[in-house]
Amino acid sequence: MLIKNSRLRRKEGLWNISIKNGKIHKITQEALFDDNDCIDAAGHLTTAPYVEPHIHLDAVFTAGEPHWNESGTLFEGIELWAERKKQITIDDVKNRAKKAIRLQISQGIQFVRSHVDTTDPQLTALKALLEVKEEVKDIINLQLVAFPQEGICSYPDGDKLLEEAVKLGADAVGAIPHYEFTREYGIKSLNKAFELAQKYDRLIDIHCDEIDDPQSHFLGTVAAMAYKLEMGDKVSASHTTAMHSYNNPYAYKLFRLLHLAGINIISCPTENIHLQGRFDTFPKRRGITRVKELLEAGINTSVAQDSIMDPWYPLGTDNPLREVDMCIHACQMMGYQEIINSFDLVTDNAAKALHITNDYGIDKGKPANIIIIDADNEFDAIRNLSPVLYSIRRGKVILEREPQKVKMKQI
Ligand code: 17E
Ligand code: FE2
Repeated sequence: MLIKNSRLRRKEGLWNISIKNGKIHKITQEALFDDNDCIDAAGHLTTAPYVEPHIHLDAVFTAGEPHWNESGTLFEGIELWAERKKQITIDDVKNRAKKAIRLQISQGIQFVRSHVDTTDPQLTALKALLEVKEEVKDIINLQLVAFPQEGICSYPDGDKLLEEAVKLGADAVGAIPHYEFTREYGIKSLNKAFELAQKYDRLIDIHCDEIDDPQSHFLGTVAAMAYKLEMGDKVSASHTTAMHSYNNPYAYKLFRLLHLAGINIISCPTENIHLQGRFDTFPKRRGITRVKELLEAGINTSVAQDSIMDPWYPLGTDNPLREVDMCIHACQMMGYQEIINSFDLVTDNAAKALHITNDYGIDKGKPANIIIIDADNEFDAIRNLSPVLYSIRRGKVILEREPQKVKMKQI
């Protein structure tokens, strides 16, 4: 297969990419010919696929069941989900998750990390998503995080269920320290998560400090543990919204540790702008972590959708550029180069968080996983929320879209 006339990130001019045996064989400006299997990118931006580093596939499309989250708080979301999850079945989870995955494919996503609630004595959602993972593996890489939504120490047998989930095949271990009954439980829960990750050689992704409490300091503990165990590149902290409310000297000190530890931060802009600040009057905090400053401090940061129509968030189409858009507005990352670089938030930086960089990127020898976007460059793509025209997976087209045609009176 040949993709000709591609515009590549950080490169001038038009490029041709030849693909052999599902891998990128050559990237060149010389003319190449393949009459049978050739896509003309026609000068459109051609990149590695989008990465969705944080979504809850077990809860997608359950908004309104049993009723809508009217307060808009994380806490009402968790209560509603506790009700809804009593009714989940394997088929219920699989059908909804696959609907979300179809949406993700249509957006040009090929790599996904999903959290799966393990505070369920039957672990139904996890069993269902392990099946989905296997069924969709040719079109999407799905990582599963064993996520104890109602706590490791605060939920009955939370620790045992978490370990069981890891044994069943979860790729990463989670925790939710800010939601545990006490600070002490929070620390204990982090110890448990790290212990399991080490015992079973898994990644770590902690729902960390998703609260507006400036005293919620679990991120420092996560980073210190990762540093001590030298596993920073395998560790992510998601949400970290309390950081928005930390005082600057504390944040400054924390950044040094985050950098030393080399952990990843995953922000969920639309979700947390919606969920946070709900106990404020005015001024209302934005409740989004300090993405701009984290990036400036050299800390790997990415952005994610988190929810699609679930008890926490009523909207969501998993368009990665919408998350970028919301992030660069809320975090004031609107310098020209900052806008261009923000494309990394849903591509390279997210791939790093998922620990998949060896197989990710438009480079000779890597798997031919490629998207062609209806835009000339990153700036245009972000400004227009441009759709993906092609998604190519190991050299095979898995998505093809005709650009929209509009007839309009000329002026
Ligand atoms: N669970 C949680 O603790 N936080 C969230 N933002 C979602 C689920 C979506
Ligand atoms: Fe989340």
